[in-house]
Amino acid sequence: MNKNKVCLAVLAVAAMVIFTQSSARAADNLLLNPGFESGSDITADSWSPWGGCERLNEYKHGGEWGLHGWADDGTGDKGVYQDIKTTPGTKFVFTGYLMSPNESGMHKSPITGGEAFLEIEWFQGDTKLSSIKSDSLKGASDWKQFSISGTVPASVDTARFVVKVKSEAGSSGDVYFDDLEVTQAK
Ligand SMILES: [Ca+2]
Repeated sequence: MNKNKVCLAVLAVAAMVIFTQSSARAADNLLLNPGFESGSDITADSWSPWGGCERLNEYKHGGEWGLHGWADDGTGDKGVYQDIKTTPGTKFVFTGYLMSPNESGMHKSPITGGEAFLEIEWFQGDTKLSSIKSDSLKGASDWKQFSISGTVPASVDTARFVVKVKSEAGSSGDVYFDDLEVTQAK
């Protein structure tokens, strides 16, 4: 092999290593559409919403879109979730950014009363066996990272990764979620 061919071979191997590393890094996040960039208007792809949670391009931690939830004068909650099939003993780390604007007007009010957080719900089939939650966002806040980790309990076959706003009587205000990530600890 002449010198040029050796150089090309070295470059090819280096390119493969870089490609493999970046692929592995991208694959580390087990969530689909983690930054809500993919979707149609207020509906984010790959997420199951309930209670009216919507995709908005108003406040975002990254990209152009975030997820908007709000507290209301009630006892219900709202959010979105994504399910991942799993087996007992697997350890997950779930992180994400939450904020509540310190302005006024539609979609812009700080959350008062109520709370927002990340949650992992452990399911066996359609039955929820237990859940764990992160610290809560309460009141106006800049973007702040929240985190929760847990090991899949016995009998669980599905982990449900949830972002949730919980309301209480008299609560109000807006919360945004963005750049969520689920990784499997080795
Ligand atoms: Ca985003």
